[in-house]
Amino acid sequence: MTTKLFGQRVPRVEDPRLVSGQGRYLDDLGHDALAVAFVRSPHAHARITDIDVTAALDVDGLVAIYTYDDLDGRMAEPLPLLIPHPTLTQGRTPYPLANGEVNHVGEAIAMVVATDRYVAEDAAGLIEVSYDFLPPVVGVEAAREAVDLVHEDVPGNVAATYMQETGDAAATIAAAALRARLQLSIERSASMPMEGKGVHARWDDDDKSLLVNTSTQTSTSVRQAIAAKLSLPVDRVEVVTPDVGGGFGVKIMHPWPEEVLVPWAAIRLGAPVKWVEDRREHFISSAHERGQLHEVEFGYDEDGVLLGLSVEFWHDHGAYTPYGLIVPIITSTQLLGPYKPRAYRVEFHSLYTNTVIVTPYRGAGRPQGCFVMERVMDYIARDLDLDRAVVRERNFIQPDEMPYDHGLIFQDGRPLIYDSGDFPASMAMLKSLVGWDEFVAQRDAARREGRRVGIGLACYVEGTGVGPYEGGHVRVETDGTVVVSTGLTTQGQGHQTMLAQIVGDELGVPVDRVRVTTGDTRRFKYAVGTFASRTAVMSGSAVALTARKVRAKALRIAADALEASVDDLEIVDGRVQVKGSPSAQIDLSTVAVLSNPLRYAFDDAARRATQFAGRADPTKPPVDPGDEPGLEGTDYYSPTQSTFANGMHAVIVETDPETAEIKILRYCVVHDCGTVINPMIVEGQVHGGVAQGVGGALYERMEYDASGQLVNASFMDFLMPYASEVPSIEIDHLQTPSPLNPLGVKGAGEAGVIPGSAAIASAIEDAEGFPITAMPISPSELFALRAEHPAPSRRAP
Ligand code: MCN
Repeated sequence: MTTKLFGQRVPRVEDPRLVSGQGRYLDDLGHDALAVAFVRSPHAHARITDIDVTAALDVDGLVAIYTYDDLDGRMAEPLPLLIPHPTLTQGRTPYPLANGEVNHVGEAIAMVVATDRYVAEDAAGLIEVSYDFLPPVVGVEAAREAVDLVHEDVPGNVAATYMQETGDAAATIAAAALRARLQLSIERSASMPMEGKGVHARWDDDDKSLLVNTSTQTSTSVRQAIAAKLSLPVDRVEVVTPDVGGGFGVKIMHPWPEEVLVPWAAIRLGAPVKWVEDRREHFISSAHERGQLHEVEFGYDEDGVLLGLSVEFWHDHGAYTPYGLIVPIITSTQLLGPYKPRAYRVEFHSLYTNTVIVTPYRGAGRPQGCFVMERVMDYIARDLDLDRAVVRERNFIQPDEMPYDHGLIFQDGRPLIYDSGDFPASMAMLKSLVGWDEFVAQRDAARREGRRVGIGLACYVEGTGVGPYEGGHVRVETDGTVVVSTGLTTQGQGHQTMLAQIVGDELGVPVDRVRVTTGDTRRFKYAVGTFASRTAVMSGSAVALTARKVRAKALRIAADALEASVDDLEIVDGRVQVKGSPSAQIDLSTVAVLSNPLRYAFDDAARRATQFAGRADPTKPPVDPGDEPGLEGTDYYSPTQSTFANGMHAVIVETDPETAEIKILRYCVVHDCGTVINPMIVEGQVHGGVAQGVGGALYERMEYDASGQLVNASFMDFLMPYASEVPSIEIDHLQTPSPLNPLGVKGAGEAGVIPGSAAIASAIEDAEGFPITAMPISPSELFALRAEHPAPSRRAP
C-alpha cells in the first residue's frame, strides 16, 4: 500500500463546496412546497379549553389547519419513548400536537399549512387558543419540592431514580481521615446549530411512497419512525438528509413532532409540504441540556487519595422523557473520569419541569460529571495544600491497570470498562504544554502588579463509539470511482474526508477518487446515527472492513486476469500490480468491469478489459460460483463495548479586579482519541468543542422566569462566544490505540467541550482564592461572590 492517507492532514474534501455556498441545506429544497407554521403554547403549563380557528379561515392562501382532533391512527398516540430503562417507570412523551394540555412554552398546538410561510404565520396568528392555567414547575428546586406537579399522575415530579454503587461508599467515607461535602450545579444550556431543524416531504400517490428530507442526525431511525407513525410499509418511505448545518445532539431525537406531522400533511394534501424551524422555535421547542444539581460527599486521606465518593444529583429533564435517561446515566458513570475511588455510590433523580425537553447536547452529561469530579480534586488539593496536578496523579488509574473495570453499567447497558489510555503520560504532556510548574512564579509576579491570574485544569474520560453496529457499502465503478455509502448522517465533522481516507488506503486509491454518501436511506438502510462520537469508531471500522472485502475480491479477479498469485499482488494508485514487476498490472476500473462484464460495451475500462479476454467474454459467467457480480461489498462492525477516549485541559484566566470580567489568556488541550485518522479534523473538532465549553462556562444559559418563560430566547440575549472570546487553542495528541476496533480509533467529536466548565472554574478559583461551585459564571456573579468572600478571608489556592 503506497497511498498512505490514514493519519495525514488531508484537507477536507467537502469544504470547497460548503464554503463557496454550494451546500444544499434543508431550506434549499422544496421551493414548490406548501409551508407550515405552528401555533405554539405561550404558557408553560395549561389545559387547552378551546381552539378557535374561525378568524384564520379567511386568510388568502391558507390550505389547512390541523389540531390534535384531526390526527388519526397512530398519529393520535404519544410519540415513542426511544430509549426505555427499567427505572424509567414514569416516562412521558408528548403527542405530535398537544392533546388538551401543554407542558412547556413552545409546545405545538396547531399546524397551519399555506401557500407560503408568511401566509402560514399570519393565519397562525389569528388562531385563538383558550387556556385554564396550571401552576408551572420551573427549575430543579421547584421540581424537587414538588408543591406543584408537571404531570398530575407523576408523584414528586420524579420520572426515574437510579442508583449504582461499587464498594460501600458510606462506610468508606465514614472511615476516611478527611471528609467533605459540596453542592455543585450546572445550569441549562443548549446546542445552537447554525441551521435549525427542518422537514420537507413529498408523497407520490401513484407509487404510494414518501420521500422525506429532514435535517437530522439519524435518517434511518427517522425513516422507521415515520413508517410506524403513518402506518406505511417501511419500503414506501425513504429519508434523505441533505447537508446539515450542525446538530450537536439536538437532531438525534426522532421523530421530532414536525418530522411526522409534515409527511402526514403531505399525504393528506397530496402536495409537497415543508417546515423550517426559526431561531425562536429552536429556543422554545427543540431541546436543552446540562441543568443538574449535585450533592457530593467524599472521604480522602492525607496524601490526597480519594477513598469514597457519594454523589446524589437531580436532573432537570423538562416536560417529557422521549430520549430516556441517557444524559443522567452518562453523568453518573462518566463522572469518575480517569480516577479510581475505592468506593463510589451515585444516585440520580430525573425530574419533570415545565420546560423544554432534554436530549444530549455535545458532551451529553459529561461536562456536569467532569465539573463535579474535578471540583472534588481541587477541593482536596486546596485542603491539603497540595499541587492540583499532583492530587490528580495520585488518583489516576495506571496504564498497567487497563482494561479497567469500574464495576458499573454504562449508557449502552454494558459494563463500564476503560479499554486504553495513559493518564500519567497525558498529564505530563499537559503540564509541559501549559508550563504548569513555571506558572506559580508567573502568577505571583502578576499579583504583585495587581493583576489576578489563575491556572486551572481538568481531566475527563469519554465513552465513544457506542454500538450496537454500523455498516458500509463500497463499490468500485467501472470508471475507477469508488463509491462509499453509510447510513450515518453528517453535520460538518468531515466524514466524507475521513471515510475516503480509510477506503483510499485499503483500496490503494487517492482521496479524490472516493465519493462518500451519508444519510440517504435509498443507498444504505441500516444505521444507528451520528452521536456519541461514534462515526470514526463505528463507520470508520465498518467501511474499513468492507473495503478489505472489496480489496480481497479485486485481488482475486486481478490474480486470475494477470495469471498471478493473490499473495504477489498489491494495489498502487488505483492499479493492481505484481509486486516488484509493475508492468504486469490491471486498473481497478478494469477489474470492476471483469466483475460485471455486462459493462463490456460501454466504457474505456471495458475496452481495456478485452486484453483479459477470458474474463471479459460476455458469454462467460461474470463471477466465480458463490461470487456476487460487481466489485462491491457490504459489511458491518459491531463492537462488544464502547471505547474510551480521554483528555486533559489547562486554562489560564485573568479576572479584572474592578469589573470581574473573565478573560482567557491561554487554553491547552491534550487529547487521546487513539489512532488519529486526520489530525486536522480532530483539531477542528476540539476547537469547536472548546468554543462550546467556553460558552458553557462563561456565557450560555437558558434563563427561565418563575412562570416558565424563556426570557433570553434570542441571540440578542442568549450569549454565545464570538471569535473574540474563544482563545487560540494549543493541542497535543497522545495516541493510545483502542484494542477494540480494527483501526485503533476512539472518538473525538465531543472532546473539546467536556472539561470546559471544570477547567475554567478551577482557573477562576485559582485567580480569586474562593471556591466556585456553580457554572456558568458571569462577571456579575463573580463580582457578587467577591463580596461574599472579602479579601482577608480568601484562602491562597
Ligand atoms: N476523527 C479522527 N480520528 C479519530 C477520531 C475522530 O480523525 N481517532 C475525526 C473523524 O474524521 C471524524 C471527526 O473526527 O470526522 C469526529 O469523529 P467522531 O469522534 O467519530 O464523532 P462523530 O463523527 O460521530 O460526530 C459526532 C460528534 C458529536 S456526538 C457531536 S454532538 C458533534 C460533533 O461530533 N456535533 C457536531 N462535532 C460536530 N461538528 C460539527 N461541525 N457539527 C456538529 O453538529
